[in-house]
Amino acid sequence: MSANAELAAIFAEMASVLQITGQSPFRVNAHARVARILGALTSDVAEHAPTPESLTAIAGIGKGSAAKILEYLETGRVAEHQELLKKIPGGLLDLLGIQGLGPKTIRLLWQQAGVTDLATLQAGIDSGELEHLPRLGPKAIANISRAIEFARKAGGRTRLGAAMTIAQGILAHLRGVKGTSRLEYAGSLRRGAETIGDIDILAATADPDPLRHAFERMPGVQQILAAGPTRLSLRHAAGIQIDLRIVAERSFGAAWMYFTGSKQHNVQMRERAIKRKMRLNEYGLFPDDGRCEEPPQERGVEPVAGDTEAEVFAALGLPMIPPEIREDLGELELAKTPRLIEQRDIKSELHAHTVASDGRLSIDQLAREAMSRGFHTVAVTDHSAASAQANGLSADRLRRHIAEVRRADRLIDGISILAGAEVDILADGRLDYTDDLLRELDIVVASPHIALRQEPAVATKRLLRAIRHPLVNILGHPTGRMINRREGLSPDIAALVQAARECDVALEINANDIRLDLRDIHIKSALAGGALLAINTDAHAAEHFDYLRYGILTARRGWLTPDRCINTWSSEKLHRWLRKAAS
Ligand code: DGT
Ligand code: CA
Ligand code: CA
Ligand code: ZN
Repeated sequence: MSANAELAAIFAEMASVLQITGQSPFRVNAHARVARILGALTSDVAEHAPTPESLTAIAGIGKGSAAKILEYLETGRVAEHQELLKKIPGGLLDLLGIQGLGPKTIRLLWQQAGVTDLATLQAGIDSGELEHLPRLGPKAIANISRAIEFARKAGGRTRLGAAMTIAQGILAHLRGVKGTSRLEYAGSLRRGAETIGDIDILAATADPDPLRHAFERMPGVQQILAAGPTRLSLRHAAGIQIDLRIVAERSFGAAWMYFTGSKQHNVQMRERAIKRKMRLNEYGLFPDDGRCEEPPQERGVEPVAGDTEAEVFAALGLPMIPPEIREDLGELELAKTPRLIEQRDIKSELHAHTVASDGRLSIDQLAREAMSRGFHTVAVTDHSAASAQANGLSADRLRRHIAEVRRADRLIDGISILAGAEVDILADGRLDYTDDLLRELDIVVASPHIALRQEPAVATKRLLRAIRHPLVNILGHPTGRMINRREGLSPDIAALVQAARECDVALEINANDIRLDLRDIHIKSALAGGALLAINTDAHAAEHFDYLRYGILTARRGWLTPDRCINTWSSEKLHRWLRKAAS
C-alpha cells in the first residue's frame, strides 16, 4: 500500500472506533473526511519532504491531521490511533467488513448484547436474542446473517486490483537485484482472475542469494512462511501470501507456463504431450524415452523446448494461447492465436461521473482526462434522482447539466463529449427518467443500483424491460454484484443476451475491479449469443480510468475480440450507432 492508502485506512479506522465508542459526529466526520481526501489524492503525501504547511495546503487537511500524517511518515504509526484501538475489543473491527454492518449497529450490538467479534455475533443470531434489540428486526438480522455467510464464502481471496498493485510493487522492488535475468508474475494474477488466492512470482537468476535476501526484506513483509533454496513464501501486510520460485533460465518458459496454470489447463497440456510421445513438466518439454521412473531433467535428457512458452506451445502443435483463457474451456482446440481485445484498442469511455452527482471531476476535467488517454469520445453519465445517496440529478438539474455538457463540447477541441445519464433501473424495470427527458440525451446507460436481492426471475424481467426500452444504449453493470461484498442479481444471462442482440443494446463490462460485471463467463455467453459489449470504467475520479486494465483482463477471459466491443469503434461508427438507436 502507498502511504496515502495506509494513512487513509488509519483515519478511516479512527473514524470507525470514534463512532463505535460514541464520540461526537463532528469528530467522526472529520476523520472520515480526511480518510476520503487521502484516498483521493493523486500525488503521494510522502513525496517532497512534507511539512505541516505543505500538508495543510491540501484542502480539508487541518493542523491536527497534518501532525498525525507527519508522525506516521516518521514513525510508521499514529499514537492516537493505537490508543483508540485499545478502547474496543479488537474483534469488533472485523465486523466492519460485513456488508450492512456500520459502526452504529456495531456499537448497539456491543453495548446492548455483548457482541465482541464474529463468533459472538453468530452466537447471538443463532440464539435469536439479537432480534429483540431496538432497530434490528428479524429482517435486518437475516440480512446480516446472509452477509456473514457471503464473507465466509469469499474465503480471504484478494481482489484483482489490490493483488495487481502489490505484485507490481514487488516486481519493481526485485527488478533491481543483481543477477536477476527474468522476473514475472504467474498464477491466477497473470490469468486476470477476479480474485487472487496468492501471488506467484517466478524468477531466473545467476545468483539466487541476493534475490532471496531482497524478497525476505521487502517492505510489507509480515511473516516468512517458507524459505527454501528455490521456493520462498511469505505473508504480506495486505493479508495475502506471496510465493517466489527461482528457476533456471533455460526452463523459464516451461516453468512460467506451469505456474500460470490453470491447473485444469495444465492437465490438458500434459495429456496432449503424452499423446505426442513427450513429457511436459515445469522443467521443460522432453522426449518420452519410456523410462518413467525418474524425471527426465534429472537424467540429463535434452528438452525439446523450455526457455519460452511460445516454443513449448509450438512443439505441441498449438498456437500461443493467451494466459487469460488458459482455463480448460476449449482453448486447446484453437487453430491460431485469437486476437483478443487489448487496452490500446479502447477509444472511448461511455460511463463516467462528474461533480454533478458523486464524481470528483468537472466536465472539463473529465474530458481532458479522457483525451489524455487517447479517447475520441467520453460520455458524461451522472446518476439519476433515485440514486439519492449519490446525489442523483432531478429532471431539472439534468436539463441544466445537458446544457453545460453541450457547452463544454463546443469549447473543448479534440474530443466529443456526449450528454448522457446513468439512469436507475427501478425495481420493476421502469427507468428513473421520462422518455421525453431521455430523448434529449446522446447516450443512455441504464443500471440497477437498488433492489439487488430480487429473485432471479424477477430480476430477469426487470432487466429485460430496461433492455427493451427503445432509448437505452448500454445496460450498465448488469448484475450489480460487488466482489467479496454482495452477490447482486442472478438474472437469466442467455435471455438478456438475446434481448440485447435484438434491441442492439450493448452489455457493459464494468471495469472497476470491485464490480467486474459482467463477469468472464457471462461475456463468453454474450459473445456466443451475438450481443455487443461495452467496457467502461465508471470513472468517478481521474485515476479510475486505470481500472480499464481490469476490464480488459476480464474481457479477454471472456474471449472478447475488439470488433464486438463498442468502445473500440471509430468515432463515426460509434456515433452512427448511437444515432440509429435514437431515431
Ligand atoms: P489462486 O492462487 O488460488 O488464485 O490460483 P492459482 O491458479 O494461482 O493457483 P496456485 O497459486 O495454487 O498455483 C499456481 C499455478 O501452479 C496453478 O495455476 C497451476 C500450477 N499448479 C499448482 N499446483 C498444481 C498441481 O497440483 N497440478 C498442476 N497441474 N498444476 C499445479
Ligand atoms: Ca496463486
Ligand atoms: Ca501459489
Ligand atoms: Zn456509474
